[in-house]
Amino acid sequence: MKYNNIISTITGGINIITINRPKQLNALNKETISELSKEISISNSNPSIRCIILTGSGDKAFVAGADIKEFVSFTKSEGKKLAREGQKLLFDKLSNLETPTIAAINGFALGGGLELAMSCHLRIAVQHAKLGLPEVSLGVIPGYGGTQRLPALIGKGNAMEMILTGDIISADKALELGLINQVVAAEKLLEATIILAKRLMKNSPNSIKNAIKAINASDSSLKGFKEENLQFSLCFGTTDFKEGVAAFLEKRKPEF
Ligand code: DAK
Repeated sequence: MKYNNIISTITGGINIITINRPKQLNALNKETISELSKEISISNSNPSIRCIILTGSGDKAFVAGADIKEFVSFTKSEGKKLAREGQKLLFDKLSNLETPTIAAINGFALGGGLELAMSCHLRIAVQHAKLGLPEVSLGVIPGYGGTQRLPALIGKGNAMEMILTGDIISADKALELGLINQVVAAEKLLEATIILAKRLMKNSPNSIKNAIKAINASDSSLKGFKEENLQFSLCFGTTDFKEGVAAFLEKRKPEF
């Protein structure tokens, strides 16, 4: 299938999907979310594909977040609807996918970008990767499952610190916290990700699918995701939201 924002390369039973908007640091706009959703569904229904790798083009960013320029004018109800749709189309779909998924984090994984990586089953990052959920600095909160998936991975205290400070952390710190599974040298990222993929692919696809379901059953309740969606939507249209987004667009620090 031909896409505008992603590239799919299938090799040895692995679909390597590259988000390809390097000038915008691979920020997720609506079209990219929709293309990723389509390609992931196609892969999942193809039994010869035994693993999906998600990565970003270039060496600067995996994904620098949801496309801020696109959501700047959203109202509360649009924000709520779009977050709910995005969750269903991409983030929840990935997290509950039967085919195992690995995020190969080649640079910045911020906001929606880190939420995308956390929706994958495993994560490998390059040494220079930077990870964070800086949404509160924009006057919003993580809206694609970050408030639920981050505490599940690194514990509530660490997640509180990362989300409330909006701090961006190094790959080594992310490894220490359990946010990622491996750190590798930049030139080894693809090779190391394929080695990890092959370690999964030698096992029973049926058991992998059942294990993913069982592990995910312990995830935070649906109530948490619903509350995130509500609190996220309440940020839209506020003075803080307008200031946060304006500051980003004007390349200055926000004043709350
Ligand atoms: N969205 C749109 N454009 C982005 C972007 C983003 N998230 N991140 C970077 N870019 C663009 C920049 O605007 C710039 O474009 P031009 O000015 O050249 O046109 C280009 O990419 C290069 O970026 P910089 O010039 O800023 O590059 P630097 O090396 O100076 O800085 C950086 C790199 C990653 C530190 C910086 O770009 C940055 O701080 N980016 C934003 C990071 C961030 O705050 N990400 C979190 C976004 S909040 C929603 C659902 C979920 C969400 C929102 C809505 N709905 C359903 C409504 C989630 C929100 C987020 O993800």
